[in-house]
Amino acid sequence: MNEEILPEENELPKQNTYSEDSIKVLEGLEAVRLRPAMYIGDVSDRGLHHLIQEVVDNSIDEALAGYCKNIYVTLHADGSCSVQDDGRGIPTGPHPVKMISTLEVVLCTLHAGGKFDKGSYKVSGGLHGVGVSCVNALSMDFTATIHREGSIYQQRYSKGDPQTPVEIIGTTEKTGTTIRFLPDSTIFKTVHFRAEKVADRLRELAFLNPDIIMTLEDEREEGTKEVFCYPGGLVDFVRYVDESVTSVVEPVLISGSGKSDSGADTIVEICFEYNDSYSETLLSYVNNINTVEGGTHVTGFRSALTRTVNSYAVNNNLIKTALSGEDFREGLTAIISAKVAEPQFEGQTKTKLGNSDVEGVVRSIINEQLAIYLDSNPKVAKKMIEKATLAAEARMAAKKSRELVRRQSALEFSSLPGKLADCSLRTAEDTEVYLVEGDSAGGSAKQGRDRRFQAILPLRGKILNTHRARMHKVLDNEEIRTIITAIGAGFGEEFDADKSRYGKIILMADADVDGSHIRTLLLTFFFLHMRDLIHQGKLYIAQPPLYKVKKGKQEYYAYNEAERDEVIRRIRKDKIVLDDKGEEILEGATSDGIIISRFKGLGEMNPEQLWTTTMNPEKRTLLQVTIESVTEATHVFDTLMGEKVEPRREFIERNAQYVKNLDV
Ligand code: 0RA
Repeated sequence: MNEEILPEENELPKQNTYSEDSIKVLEGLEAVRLRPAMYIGDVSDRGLHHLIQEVVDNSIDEALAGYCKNIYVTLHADGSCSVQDDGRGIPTGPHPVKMISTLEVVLCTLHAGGKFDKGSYKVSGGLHGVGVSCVNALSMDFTATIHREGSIYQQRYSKGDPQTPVEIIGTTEKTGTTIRFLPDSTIFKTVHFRAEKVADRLRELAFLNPDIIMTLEDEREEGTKEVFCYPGGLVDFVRYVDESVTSVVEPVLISGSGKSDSGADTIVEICFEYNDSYSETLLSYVNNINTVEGGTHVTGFRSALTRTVNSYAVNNNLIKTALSGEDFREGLTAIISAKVAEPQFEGQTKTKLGNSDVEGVVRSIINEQLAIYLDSNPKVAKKMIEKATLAAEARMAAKKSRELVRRQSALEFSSLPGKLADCSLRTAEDTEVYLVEGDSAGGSAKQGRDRRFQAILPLRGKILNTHRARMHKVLDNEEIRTIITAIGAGFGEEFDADKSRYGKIILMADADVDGSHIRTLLLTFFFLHMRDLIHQGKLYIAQPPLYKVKKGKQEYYAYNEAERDEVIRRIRKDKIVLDDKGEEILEGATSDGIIISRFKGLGEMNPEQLWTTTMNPEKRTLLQVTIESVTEATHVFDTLMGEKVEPRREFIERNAQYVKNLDV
């Protein structure tokens, strides 16, 4: 809420020339400009990209209704974005009630879309579902161009305020809608669209809607164009997610539908496979919205999978006693896509499906369809059961290690790891724990911290790569056990992020190759085993400075090269010293007594320096770890931490151009 920006009063549209109806309409959009965060979540990078999503969702709905096949998104050089579709086009004729063009009503009224379409499984009604009018309200320039009934119609807006009437600007044989908008830079903290983020969402939508062809063109800088179209749908999606791991059981596709309480059909499509990793990747969607927190469709799938495979295995004498749900999840990658007529979204981030009847619908589809599948594919069935049996054996072995951890955390204070220097405050919200690479940096951090609310846990050496380890191996690892006990939120099935003993968990490692390796290992662990801590915004990365600039008794710290050069310029009062190659002198003593040193590692800083630069909440910068797309994050971790070497090499080569400050 504190991210809202109140526009100056004179920016608000003041119009006297409109009918009563239009004034009401404008008041609606004024509200959006006054409290943008209430409508699109926030005004950061996230909210900005939400604008594109809002427009694309409308086109997807048009496609789901069966009228549109192509959606073309362009990021223009002037900073605007356009979304073009070949649907029916927004109606342009006079609105039966409001007496103005229906197009104008749609562009100026919150939630207008829903009134027209009775199609039940709409994306656009989903998460925020505020419609294209919201995008209009938050755009400096906004142009809608409609191809419909032989004519091209166009209307322009600024900040939700019409600049032209709906005009006919030409003739056409095509139909479709193009929305082009330039986000308002006085509202958004950033107005830079990130092509990669847009691509991630379009790719996801293309997997979920195999009949749609989506294109993203970036006209800025080099100019790139990418087409997303996956005729294989969820099977292609599973293969994409598991690209960097080896599959053990090939994708199984199951679909069906059933009557929901609302009377409409709930449609379910599920695809899953098993790979040779030990973790579970489950992605779920309702009406194309990623249900990050899961919900009834996920619960239904899980219980039916366990039940159906168990009863097949027992009936065919493949096992004696039933295996547990956990055993069927090891190495499982599953994607669930449900279409629900009146979805109820619950949970902290409103991404958990609440409709209780959906659970039963999903369960009976899986029970029925999977049983048929297993009966006709005995080889696949056998492999699934072998995989689960191995997992069960490992689970027994893990029990011992797990009990060790459980005992430790049960005893609480007395059993906190010896290495942990705890803080004195006991309220989780106000406290933080630093996971520090190396004993020497750990020592400095212990001395430099504010012991009331800062705890320090030094980590010795490399932690285990949890991506390639079974649960009991994970728990056998000393460093990981210490982390689990220190955080105190449990592990595995019992993990509960709400129980974290600290409000912030801060990873602090050197800014070199070893440091980033350790950071990646820790991130892998948190992503796989304590993901809710990330969803709740509790995981952070400390940012130690890279340079110290010293003149006489004055010391300055700089976190990157640009900042360092700025500091030098400031103390030299704009006298820049160049070396014989014409470059600025950056390291060592300069002619005017400025000493520039590069911090090689945290260990080089004394406790006071560490406090001032990296730990003092008043001065430090922390990077909050967030997951923008679970699909993409899974993919990156699989690639970086998995067993296949070739995808990793390709990933690093592809991304090397973005990596700066590589300290090799
Ligand atoms: C209202 C009614 C109809 C279509 C649309 C809106 C529509 C909205 C958007 C937004 C982006 N692309 C869109 N395409 C269509 C139904 C029109 C009819 O009955 O002909």
